[in-house]
Formats: sequence, C-alpha cells, structure tokens
Amino acid sequence: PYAAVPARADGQGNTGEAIIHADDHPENWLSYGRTYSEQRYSPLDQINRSNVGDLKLAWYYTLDTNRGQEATPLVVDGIMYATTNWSKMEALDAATGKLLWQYDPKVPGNIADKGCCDTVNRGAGYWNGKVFWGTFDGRLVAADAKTGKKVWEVNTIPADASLGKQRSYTVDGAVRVAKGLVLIGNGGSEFGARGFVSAFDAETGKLKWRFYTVPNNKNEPDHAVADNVLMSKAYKTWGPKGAWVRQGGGGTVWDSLVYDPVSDLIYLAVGNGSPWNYKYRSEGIGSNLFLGSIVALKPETGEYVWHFQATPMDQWDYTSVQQIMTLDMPVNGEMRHVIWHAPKNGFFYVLDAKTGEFLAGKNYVYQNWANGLDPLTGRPIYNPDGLYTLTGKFWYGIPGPLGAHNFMGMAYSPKTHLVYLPAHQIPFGYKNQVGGFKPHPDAWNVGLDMTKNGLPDTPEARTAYIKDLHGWLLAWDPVKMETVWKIDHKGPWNGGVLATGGDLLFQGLANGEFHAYDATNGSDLYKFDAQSGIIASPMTYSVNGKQYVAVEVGWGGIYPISMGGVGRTSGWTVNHSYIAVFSLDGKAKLPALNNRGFLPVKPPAQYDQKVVDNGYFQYQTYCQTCHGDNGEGAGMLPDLRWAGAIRHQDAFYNVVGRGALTAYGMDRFDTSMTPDEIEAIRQYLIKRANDTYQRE
Ligand code: PQQ
Repeated sequence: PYAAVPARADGQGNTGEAIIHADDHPENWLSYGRTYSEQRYSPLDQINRSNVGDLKLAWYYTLDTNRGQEATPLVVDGIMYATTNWSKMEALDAATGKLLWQYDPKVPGNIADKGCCDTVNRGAGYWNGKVFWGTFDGRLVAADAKTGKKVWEVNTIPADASLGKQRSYTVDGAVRVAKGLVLIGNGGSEFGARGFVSAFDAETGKLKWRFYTVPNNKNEPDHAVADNVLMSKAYKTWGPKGAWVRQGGGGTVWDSLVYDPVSDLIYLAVGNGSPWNYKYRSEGIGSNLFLGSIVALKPETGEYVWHFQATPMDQWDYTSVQQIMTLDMPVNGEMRHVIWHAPKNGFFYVLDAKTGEFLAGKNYVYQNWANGLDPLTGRPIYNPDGLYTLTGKFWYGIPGPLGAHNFMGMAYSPKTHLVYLPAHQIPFGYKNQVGGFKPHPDAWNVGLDMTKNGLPDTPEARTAYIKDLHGWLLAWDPVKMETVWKIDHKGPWNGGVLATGGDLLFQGLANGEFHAYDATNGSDLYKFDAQSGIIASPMTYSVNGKQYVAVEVGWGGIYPISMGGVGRTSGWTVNHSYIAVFSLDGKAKLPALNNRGFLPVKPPAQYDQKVVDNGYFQYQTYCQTCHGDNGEGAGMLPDLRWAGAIRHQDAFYNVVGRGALTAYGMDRFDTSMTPDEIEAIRQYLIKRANDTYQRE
C-alpha cells in the first residue's frame, strides 16, 4: 500500500526544489538538517507548549544491535528512512513503525577498529525516488526508496598512493544531496588518513569531482578537480617533512558538508590533523591548510572559492567538522547572509556565507587554549601553555578532543532568534608521545602518550575529574554573542536538538530521558524515560495531519567507548537501541526495563604484577579507545573485567589475537601485537578486576 502514496516531494519537479521549499510541505523531512540551511527547525505546531505534557509513545522499533545510534531519520511522504549502526537502513511506515524494507550492506566486523568512534551512521540523503547512505567500510549505496533494491553502489575510497600508509577510511556521516550530486566525506584522522570529499551523480553513481582537504604529500598533481596551484599553496603551509607525509595529514570531513542555495556554494567542514601532535605532524611549523577550516566550493566542479581556518596549528583534535547553519541575520544594522558554526574549539563563529569573511566570534563555553580571537581575522590568540606539543609539557585541555560541541545537532528557531546548542565539557590530558612519533598498526596514531590521557588513578583526582564533566543546552543569541539561558544537564554527551513551530525544543539525554523544553525560557515541559542514553538528534513530521516526533535511542559514539566507566551515566545500566516515535495520542509501551548486564564474577586471583604495566601500555594503545580507559565498557560494549575470556589464556588469545569475535566488531590483533603482549593485556584486566571486585 505504501507504494501508492504519491511522492509529493518528487511531484515538485525535483527534490532540490522540495528541500528549498520545505515549508510548503512540512509533513516531510527530506534532508539531514531538514533544509539545506540545517537549522533543524520544523514549522509543525500541532504539538506545542500547551499540550506537550500529554505526549506519548506512538510506536517504537527495536534495532538489531545495542551499539550507538546517531542518525536523524528522513521522512518522505509517510515513509521513514532510518540508518542505524553498522550502516544498515530501515524503511518504516512512519505512522505505525511497520517495516517496509531493510538493507544490510554487510560491513565486515573487522572494520570497527579502523574508525575512531563506534560503527555509527548519522543519516541518509533522498533524491528523486532514491535513498543514499554511506557504509562504514567506505561505500556509498543508492537504493530505490520504494522497494529497497540497490540501484548502484560505489567504493568512495580511491586506490591512491597519497592516501597515507594507514589507509584507515570509514564513512559514518550523513550524505547530502544537492543539484543531482551526492556529497560524501569520511573519517580516519586518528589512525592516518588524507581527507577528501567526493561528489557522485545521483542517477548513475559516476564520480563528478573529488576535493582533497590536505595537499598531496609529494606536492604532485592529484588528478582531482581541485586546482594544483591551490594545493601547492596549501603544501607550503605544511613543509616537506613531518609525520603527515606518512600519515596523510588528516583533515577528514566526517560530519558536515552542506549546500547553500543562496550563495550556491558547498561548504566542507574539515577535521583535525593526522597525527594530532603538531610537532611531529609538520615539525611544529605552518598553519596546515585546510585543517580545522570551512572550505567553500562550487557545486558543479568542486572548484575552491574561499576558506576560513578556525584552528591553525591544531594539536587538540579541534575539528571544524561540526554543523554548518546558514541564514540571514543583522550585522551592524545590515542584513547579511551568514554561516553559524560552533566547532569543537569552544568558539561560536559568524562568517559571511558568500566570502568567508570573519564577522564575529566568541567562546560559547569555558575554554583554556586561547586568550580570545583576533577581532579582525578571527585567528585564535593562543595561550602559550596550551601549545603542549611545542613546550613538551602535560596539558589539561578544555575542551578536550571530544570538543565543546560534537556531532549533536544544534537548532535555530526563527521565532526566538536563538540557537540551541548541545554543549559539553570533557577535559583531556595531552602529552607528547615519548621518543618521537611511533605509529602502531590498527591503533590510534595521534602522537600522544596514551598512558597519560587516561583517567586519573587516585580516587581524589578521579573525583575531581568527574566534577569537571558537564553537559548543557545553551540558548545562544548570535547577535549579542551571549548565552541567554541554559539548562544544566547531569553530565556530557547529550543528544542533538530539534526546534519546532510549537515553541518547543526536543532533546534526548545521556541519562536516558527524552525532554521537551519551552523554547522561550527552557522550562521543562515533558519527560519520557527512554531507558537508554540518547545521543542522536530528534526530528518531526506528520502523516495524515498528525504530528509525530522521532528520535533514535542508543548510547554510544566516542565518549562512552573511550571513557569506559566514566562514560556510564545514571538512569539506566545496559543500553537498548531502538527508534522512538511520539504523538499526542500514542498508545505504545516500552517493555519493562531489562538491566541484566555483565554481572561481576569473582576474578581469578593470579596475575603477574611484572607484566601488568606493559599490559596497561598495550591496553591504552590498542584497546582503550573502544573499550574505555578502564575496561568497564560503558553500558554498550562488554565490561571486560567480568568477561569469561580473561580467565583462560587460550580463549583470550582466540578473541584478541585470532579474531573469534570479528563478526561483532572485535578485530584480530595478531598482526599488531605479539602473543606475550596480548597476554599482558589479559594480566592487566585480571588486575583491574581484582582491584574493583566487590561481592554484592
Ligand atoms: N565521531 C564521533 C562520534 O560519532 O561519537 C565523535 C568523533 C567522531 C570525534 O570527536 C572525532 O574527532 C572524529 N574524528 C574523525 C576523524 O578525525 O576522522 C572521525 C569521526 C567519525 O568518523 O565518527 C569522529
């Protein structure tokens, strides 16, 4: 029956027109941030401040993995297209949650450790009857939106020698579609990657252009559309030596790349350096273009137009990858078409969308790496102590590499003229890797001493660190450049925000609550116990005149996997991933909370203290970034202290060395470590278990 629904989005001639005129058919949500301006605002107002207290679960759809869920679903004429972890696609009847079709691109499990931050996917694109999404192993799939049949598929990662020795490319960002082109980037800078963005013909999958965000390591032509004069200029900001030549330099565009129909430009939001350590990366010289920048390109050709670099000399993982919002606003009494951007580095930027001119910038949270921005250029005025790669000293950085704002969508309401920004504080200990840059296969290769970035060991220092963790919803006034009001959440890593014509803000939280707030003053108007942490951004749509609000539930992403026990939050214990959809007359009920997880089992008593220290080094190098600093698993990956495999040397080696659990995302490490090193990790985990076991 769904096939008979007239495709109103298509009926407009093409989807691009429909996205531009999204307010003419607010029942749909056709692009990642709803419109090309990525404001995450819907004019729908049936659910509003006066009735949101009655909001109920209309339906829920359980997903097949309890890993993190970060996607914003699309809704096209009553059909929801939701991408989920492991790059799967679920097409559902948006009114009932009934499955219409699903597509599993069968991403191999051993790819999980080629990406930094969980095998997530943030969303699909839609264009004239097809849906498009990226897969974690680097493919772009185009499927018929009605039947789910594959129309074409391409490998977006070229076999190019300049792409770094590591070649760790993963795709988890939402694709955007504009002017008949599917735009797609990738991730991998933590391992070794050279960032680029590709544009494919939506009909055929043919590559139209490719733009590299970092120069060729030999300063040779790339045979990409971007002109070589530009890239030679960029090359001069790196120099011929440094680890970037081997590692690729980074600059991955893993989240935001948007098309702005007003300026008719594409904006790439460019990531951090590879390796992070500036001294090792380019010998501590140069601004390393285009790291930490927004780059504007012509859509038809990928030709460079302008760039603005927020974080030259990046050494903190301050990606500029975060959301790019476009709109008109008054600047000194004159209306300007601008970009709003709140990247990881803690500053909110206003740029001219046509020229990239810096118009204003101000920190939106506390930060300690810069003493402000140059008022004319927007370039940071560095705090000399923050330049840890140059001083060689330990640096307690705020923000840390998870940023003051990550992939979670911010929203803008044209009714309040405020931006609602999901911000957080997650400090980090930065220190140079001892003895120069030493990359490890299948590990984060950022040039840091990984045993220093862990959580403090003493109980006092740990308590102090936990006190430093914060999460907020900021109502930011971009004209006055100040926070008008804020909501203090219980901790960091909360979900993205949706603003609606009903003067509401919707946000899911790390502690498993889904809230509606009054957009004018932040009053808490509605709370739903979702039973699991929420990191995704909600969206809204309507079917047959009834408004729904949807959010993907599922704790994950980089914060819980890398921060282990600290990444656990109150309110729930074991993650359950599902799609939750609300309406005013909903009648669905979640099953009773199931908090059975890994129960502590008395650990084996024997471990060899002599090998535990080496085990800690190996663990921090190869395991920490997925299993957490202390092996506790954070409610989505198993708590390794109680894993049966640590009890038997052979069983442990089968999992860690030989890949017995590859299908679930646990790669094999016998090419990275010796059997003794793997055994040292087991000893370390047994020690951890003994240190923390309590009989309940
Ligand atoms: N991904 C997440 C997430 O999904 O939780 C958070 C981050 C990424 C980061 O904080 C990153 O810095 C990051 N960096 C890269 C990169 O440098 O290539 C990729 C990704 C990614 O692909 O998800 C993230």
